[in-house]
Amino acid sequence: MKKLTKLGLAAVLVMGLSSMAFGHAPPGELYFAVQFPDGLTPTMDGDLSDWDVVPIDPYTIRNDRLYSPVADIQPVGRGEIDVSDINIRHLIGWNESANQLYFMSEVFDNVHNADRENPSAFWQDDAWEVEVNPDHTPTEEHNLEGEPANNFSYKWAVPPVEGSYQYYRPVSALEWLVDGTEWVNFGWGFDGEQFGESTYYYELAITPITSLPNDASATADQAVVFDLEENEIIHASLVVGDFDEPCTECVLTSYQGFWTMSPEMCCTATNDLVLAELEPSLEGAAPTAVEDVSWGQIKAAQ
Ligand SMILES: [Ca+2]
Ligand SMILES: [Ca+2]
Ligand SMILES: [Ca+2]
Ligand SMILES: [Ca+2]
Ligand SMILES: [Zn+2]
Repeated sequence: MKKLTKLGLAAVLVMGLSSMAFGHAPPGELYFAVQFPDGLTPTMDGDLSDWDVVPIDPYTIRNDRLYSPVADIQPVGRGEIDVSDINIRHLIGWNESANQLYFMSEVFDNVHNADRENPSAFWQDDAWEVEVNPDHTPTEEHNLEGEPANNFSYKWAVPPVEGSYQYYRPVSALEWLVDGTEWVNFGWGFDGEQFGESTYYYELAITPITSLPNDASATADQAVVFDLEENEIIHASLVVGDFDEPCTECVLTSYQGFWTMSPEMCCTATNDLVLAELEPSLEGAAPTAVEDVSWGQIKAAQ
Protein backbone atom coordinates (compact mmCIF):
# COMPACT_ATOMS: atom_id res chain seq x y z
CA MET A 1 0.00 0.00 0.00
CA LYS A 2 2.76 2.33 0.97
CA LYS A 3 4.59 1.44 -2.21
CA LEU A 4 1.52 2.11 -4.30
CA THR A 5 1.03 5.48 -2.69
CA LYS A 6 4.61 6.41 -3.40
CA LEU A 7 4.30 5.28 -7.00
CA GLY A 8 1.07 7.20 -7.35
CA LEU A 9 2.67 10.33 -5.97
CA ALA A 10 5.64 9.92 -8.28
CA ALA A 11 3.32 9.59 -11.27
CA VAL A 12 1.41 12.71 -10.27
CA LEU A 13 4.64 14.64 -9.78
CA VAL A 14 6.02 13.57 -13.13
CA MET A 15 2.78 14.38 -14.92
CA GLY A 16 2.37 17.64 -13.06
CA LEU A 17 5.93 18.69 -13.76
CA SER A 18 5.79 17.72 -17.38
CA SER A 19 2.59 19.65 -18.05
CA MET A 20 3.99 22.70 -16.28
CA ALA A 21 7.53 22.68 -17.53
CA PHE A 22 7.38 20.76 -20.75
CA GLY A 23 3.87 21.00 -22.16
CA HIS A 24 4.47 24.46 -23.54
CA ALA A 25 8.07 25.53 -23.18
CA PRO A 26 9.55 27.84 -22.13
CA PRO A 27 6.38 28.38 -20.09
CA GLY A 28 4.73 31.79 -20.26
CA GLU A 29 7.00 33.01 -23.05
CA LEU A 30 5.50 34.08 -26.36
CA TYR A 31 7.11 34.18 -29.79
CA PHE A 32 5.60 36.01 -32.75
CA ALA A 33 5.14 35.08 -36.41
CA VAL A 34 4.97 38.21 -38.56
CA GLN A 35 1.93 38.45 -40.80
CA PHE A 36 3.00 38.96 -44.40
CA PRO A 37 0.38 40.77 -46.46
CA ASP A 38 -0.48 39.35 -49.89
CA GLY A 39 2.16 40.40 -52.38
CA LEU A 40 4.94 40.56 -49.76
CA THR A 41 5.24 36.86 -48.90
CA PRO A 42 8.87 35.73 -49.06
CA THR A 43 10.24 33.56 -51.86
CA MET A 44 11.99 30.38 -50.75
CA ASP A 45 15.22 30.97 -52.64
CA GLY A 46 17.83 31.28 -49.89
CA ASP A 47 18.00 35.07 -50.37
CA LEU A 48 16.71 36.48 -47.09
CA SER A 49 16.36 40.09 -48.29
CA ASP A 50 12.59 39.65 -48.66
CA TRP A 51 12.48 39.42 -44.84
CA ASP A 52 14.09 42.87 -44.40
CA VAL A 53 10.62 44.47 -44.18
CA VAL A 54 9.98 42.63 -40.88
CA PRO A 55 10.36 44.88 -37.80
CA ILE A 56 13.14 43.60 -35.50
CA ASP A 57 10.87 43.53 -32.45
CA PRO A 58 9.08 41.45 -31.38
CA TYR A 59 9.87 39.00 -34.19
CA THR A 60 13.62 38.46 -34.20
CA ILE A 61 14.90 35.41 -32.33
CA ARG A 62 18.60 35.71 -31.53
CA ASN A 63 21.18 33.76 -29.52
CA ASP A 64 19.94 35.18 -26.22
CA ARG A 65 16.75 33.12 -26.48
CA LEU A 66 18.42 29.85 -27.50
CA TYR A 67 19.17 26.84 -25.35
CA SER A 68 21.83 24.14 -25.37
CA PRO A 69 19.59 21.42 -23.90
CA VAL A 70 22.16 18.61 -23.97
CA ALA A 71 24.85 19.09 -21.32
CA ASP A 72 27.04 16.41 -22.93
CA ILE A 73 27.32 18.68 -25.96
CA GLN A 74 27.71 22.06 -24.25
CA PRO A 75 26.85 22.58 -20.57
CA VAL A 76 25.96 26.23 -20.96
CA GLY A 77 23.00 28.34 -19.95
CA ARG A 78 20.47 30.01 -22.15
CA GLY A 79 22.03 32.46 -24.58
CA GLU A 80 25.60 31.50 -23.71
CA ILE A 81 26.71 31.09 -27.29
CA ASP A 82 30.25 31.75 -28.43
CA VAL A 83 29.57 33.81 -31.54
CA SER A 84 32.91 32.81 -33.04
CA ASP A 85 31.54 29.23 -33.07
CA ILE A 86 27.98 29.91 -34.21
CA ASN A 87 25.71 32.94 -34.50
CA ILE A 88 22.02 32.47 -35.19
CA ARG A 89 19.06 34.63 -36.23
CA HIS A 90 15.57 33.19 -36.76
CA LEU A 91 12.35 34.75 -38.08
CA ILE A 92 8.93 33.17 -38.52
CA GLY A 93 6.02 34.47 -40.59
CA TRP A 94 2.61 33.56 -41.94
CA ASN A 95 0.10 34.58 -44.60
CA GLU A 96 -3.66 34.33 -44.37
CA SER A 97 -4.56 33.78 -48.06
CA ALA A 98 -1.81 31.29 -48.82
CA ASN A 99 -2.39 29.63 -45.41
CA GLN A 100 1.33 29.07 -45.13
CA LEU A 101 3.93 29.36 -42.40
CA TYR A 102 7.36 30.75 -43.30
CA PHE A 103 10.65 30.17 -41.48
CA MET A 104 14.08 31.67 -42.06
CA SER A 105 17.42 31.32 -40.33
CA GLU A 106 20.75 33.00 -40.83
CA VAL A 107 23.53 30.87 -39.37
CA PHE A 108 27.15 32.02 -39.16
CA ASP A 109 29.38 29.02 -38.45
CA ASN A 110 33.17 28.78 -38.18
CA VAL A 111 33.10 25.46 -40.10
CA HIS A 112 30.25 24.25 -42.28
CA ASN A 113 30.36 20.47 -42.09
CA ALA A 114 28.58 18.34 -44.72
CA ASP A 115 30.55 15.13 -45.21
CA ARG A 116 28.13 12.34 -44.24
CA GLU A 117 28.86 9.06 -46.00
CA ASN A 118 25.28 7.91 -45.58
CA PRO A 119 23.22 10.53 -47.47
CA SER A 120 20.28 10.08 -45.09
CA ALA A 121 22.34 10.65 -41.90
CA PHE A 122 21.62 14.37 -41.65
CA TRP A 123 22.32 14.15 -37.90
CA GLN A 124 26.03 13.75 -38.67
CA ASP A 125 26.27 17.14 -40.37
CA ASP A 126 25.29 20.76 -39.82
CA ALA A 127 21.51 20.63 -39.95
CA TRP A 128 18.47 22.90 -39.73
CA GLU A 129 15.33 21.47 -38.18
CA VAL A 130 11.87 23.01 -38.11
CA GLU A 131 9.32 21.54 -35.72
CA VAL A 132 5.63 22.36 -36.08
CA ASN A 133 2.64 21.34 -33.97
CA PRO A 134 -0.17 23.53 -35.34
CA ASP A 135 -2.92 22.36 -32.98
CA HIS A 136 -0.90 23.35 -29.92
CA THR A 137 -0.89 20.04 -28.05
CA PRO A 138 1.37 19.62 -25.03
CA THR A 139 4.61 17.77 -25.77
CA GLU A 140 3.63 14.59 -23.98
CA GLU A 141 0.79 14.11 -26.48
CA HIS A 142 2.88 14.54 -29.64
CA ASN A 143 2.89 11.66 -32.11
CA LEU A 144 1.50 9.09 -29.69
CA GLU A 145 1.73 5.47 -30.71
CA GLY A 146 -1.38 4.38 -32.62
CA GLU A 147 -2.59 7.97 -33.02
CA PRO A 148 -2.36 10.24 -36.08
CA ALA A 149 0.77 12.38 -36.23
CA ASN A 150 0.29 15.90 -34.83
CA ASN A 151 3.91 17.10 -34.66
CA PHE A 152 5.70 17.50 -37.97
CA SER A 153 9.46 17.82 -38.44
CA TYR A 154 11.07 19.33 -41.51
CA LYS A 155 14.81 18.71 -41.37
CA TRP A 156 17.48 19.83 -43.79
CA ALA A 157 21.19 19.36 -44.36
CA VAL A 158 22.87 21.17 -47.24
CA PRO A 159 24.54 21.04 -49.64
CA PRO A 160 22.80 17.83 -50.73
CA VAL A 161 24.75 14.57 -50.56
CA GLU A 162 23.88 12.36 -53.53
CA GLY A 163 20.73 14.44 -53.95
CA SER A 164 19.61 14.02 -50.31
CA TYR A 165 18.89 17.13 -48.28
CA GLN A 166 15.32 16.85 -46.93
CA TYR A 167 14.27 14.65 -44.05
CA TYR A 168 10.65 14.69 -43.00
CA ARG A 169 9.40 13.09 -39.76
CA PRO A 170 7.60 11.19 -38.28
CA VAL A 171 7.21 9.42 -41.65
CA SER A 172 10.23 9.77 -43.88
CA ALA A 173 8.91 8.11 -47.04
CA LEU A 174 5.96 10.24 -48.15
CA GLU A 175 6.54 11.11 -51.80
CA TRP A 176 3.98 13.93 -51.81
CA LEU A 177 5.29 15.72 -48.72
CA VAL A 178 8.49 16.98 -50.31
CA ASP A 179 10.22 20.16 -51.40
CA GLY A 180 8.63 21.88 -54.38
CA THR A 181 5.01 21.05 -53.58
CA GLU A 182 2.10 22.99 -52.07
CA TRP A 183 3.13 21.37 -48.77
CA VAL A 184 6.81 22.19 -48.57
CA ASN A 185 9.09 24.72 -50.23
CA PHE A 186 12.70 25.09 -49.21
CA GLY A 187 15.52 27.36 -50.27
CA TRP A 188 19.10 27.82 -49.11
CA GLY A 189 22.22 29.75 -49.88
CA PHE A 190 25.48 30.80 -48.27
CA ASP A 191 28.18 33.42 -48.20
CA GLY A 192 31.80 32.60 -47.45
CA GLU A 193 33.45 29.22 -47.78
CA GLN A 194 30.99 26.46 -48.58
CA PHE A 195 32.74 24.00 -46.26
CA GLY A 196 34.51 26.49 -44.03
CA GLU A 197 33.72 29.73 -42.28
CA SER A 198 30.42 30.82 -43.73
CA THR A 199 26.95 32.15 -43.21
CA TYR A 200 24.20 29.81 -44.39
CA TYR A 201 20.70 30.99 -45.19
CA TYR A 202 17.67 28.74 -44.82
CA GLU A 203 14.07 29.44 -45.89
CA LEU A 204 11.06 27.18 -45.60
CA ALA A 205 7.36 27.54 -46.43
CA ILE A 206 4.89 24.90 -45.32
CA THR A 207 1.16 24.31 -45.41
CA PRO A 208 0.49 23.41 -41.77
CA ILE A 209 -0.98 19.97 -41.13
CA THR A 210 -3.07 19.32 -38.02
CA SER A 211 -3.13 15.56 -38.32
CA LEU A 212 -2.04 12.82 -40.67
CA PRO A 213 -2.01 9.00 -40.38
CA ASN A 214 1.35 8.13 -38.89
CA ASP A 215 2.47 5.62 -41.50
CA ALA A 216 4.07 5.43 -44.92
CA SER A 217 0.75 4.92 -46.74
CA ALA A 218 -0.62 8.33 -45.66
CA THR A 219 -1.96 10.26 -48.66
CA ALA A 220 -2.30 13.99 -49.22
CA ASP A 221 -6.10 13.56 -49.08
CA GLN A 222 -5.76 12.32 -45.51
CA ALA A 223 -3.89 15.41 -44.37
CA VAL A 224 -6.09 17.66 -42.24
CA VAL A 225 -4.90 21.17 -43.07
CA PHE A 226 -4.70 23.68 -40.22
CA ASP A 227 -6.43 26.99 -40.92
CA LEU A 228 -4.08 29.78 -39.77
CA GLU A 229 -5.94 32.63 -38.04
CA GLU A 230 -4.77 35.93 -36.61
CA ASN A 231 -3.92 35.89 -32.87
CA GLU A 232 -3.99 32.11 -32.73
CA ILE A 233 -1.20 30.37 -30.78
CA ILE A 234 0.50 27.37 -32.35
CA HIS A 235 3.67 25.48 -31.45
CA ALA A 236 6.84 25.83 -33.50
CA SER A 237 10.52 25.37 -32.62
CA LEU A 238 13.72 25.77 -34.62
CA VAL A 239 16.87 23.73 -34.09
CA VAL A 240 20.42 24.19 -35.38
CA GLY A 241 22.81 21.25 -35.09
CA ASP A 242 26.49 22.17 -35.38
CA PHE A 243 29.32 19.82 -36.36
CA ASP A 244 32.73 21.37 -36.87
CA GLU A 245 34.75 18.17 -37.21
CA PRO A 246 34.16 15.07 -39.29
CA CYS A 247 33.04 11.87 -37.60
CA THR A 248 32.22 8.44 -38.94
CA GLU A 249 30.98 6.79 -35.76
CA CYS A 250 29.14 9.92 -34.67
CA VAL A 251 27.85 10.08 -31.11
CA LEU A 252 26.13 12.80 -29.12
CA THR A 253 29.44 14.32 -28.09
CA SER A 254 30.51 14.56 -31.73
CA TYR A 255 28.25 17.58 -31.93
CA GLN A 256 30.02 20.89 -31.48
CA GLY A 257 26.71 22.51 -30.55
CA PHE A 258 23.00 21.87 -30.53
CA TRP A 259 20.94 25.05 -30.31
CA THR A 260 17.20 25.00 -29.76
CA MET A 261 14.39 27.49 -29.21
CA SER A 262 12.85 24.99 -26.82
CA PRO A 263 14.52 24.08 -23.51
CA GLU A 264 13.55 20.48 -24.28
CA MET A 265 15.68 18.07 -26.27
CA CYS A 266 14.92 17.93 -29.98
CA CYS A 267 12.59 16.94 -31.84
CA THR A 268 9.26 18.43 -31.12
CA ALA A 269 7.57 21.85 -31.19
CA THR A 270 6.99 23.46 -27.79
CA ASN A 271 7.36 27.23 -28.22
CA ASP A 272 4.13 29.24 -28.02
CA LEU A 273 3.99 31.16 -31.29
CA VAL A 274 1.41 33.90 -31.86
CA LEU A 275 0.20 34.46 -35.43
CA ALA A 276 0.53 38.21 -35.24
CA GLU A 277 -1.78 40.86 -36.60
CA LEU A 278 -0.65 42.86 -39.62
CA GLU A 279 1.96 45.47 -38.70
CA PRO A 280 0.95 49.02 -39.70
CA SER A 281 4.34 49.33 -41.45
CA LEU A 282 3.50 46.35 -43.67
CA GLU A 283 -0.07 47.40 -44.36
CA GLY A 284 -0.34 48.80 -47.85
CA ALA A 285 3.34 48.09 -48.47
CA ALA A 286 2.57 45.36 -50.95
CA PRO A 287 2.25 46.17 -54.62
CA THR A 288 -1.31 45.57 -55.81
CA ALA A 289 -2.28 43.44 -58.77
CA VAL A 290 -3.63 46.55 -60.50
CA GLU A 291 -0.24 48.24 -60.26
CA ASP A 292 1.39 45.10 -61.62
CA VAL A 293 -0.91 45.14 -64.59
CA SER A 294 -0.42 48.81 -65.32
CA TRP A 295 3.36 48.48 -64.95
CA GLY A 296 3.15 45.58 -67.39
CA GLN A 297 1.15 47.74 -69.77
CA ILE A 298 3.60 50.60 -69.47
CA LYS A 299 6.48 48.26 -70.29
CA ALA A 300 4.53 46.73 -73.16
CA ALA A 301 3.77 50.17 -74.54
CA GLN A 302 7.46 51.17 -74.58
CA1 LIG B 1 13.81 34.73 -50.02
CA1 LIG C 1 30.69 25.90 -35.20
CA1 LIG D 1 29.71 15.25 -40.68
CA1 LIG E 1 29.53 23.55 -38.18
ZN1 LIG F 1 1.78 25.97 -25.85
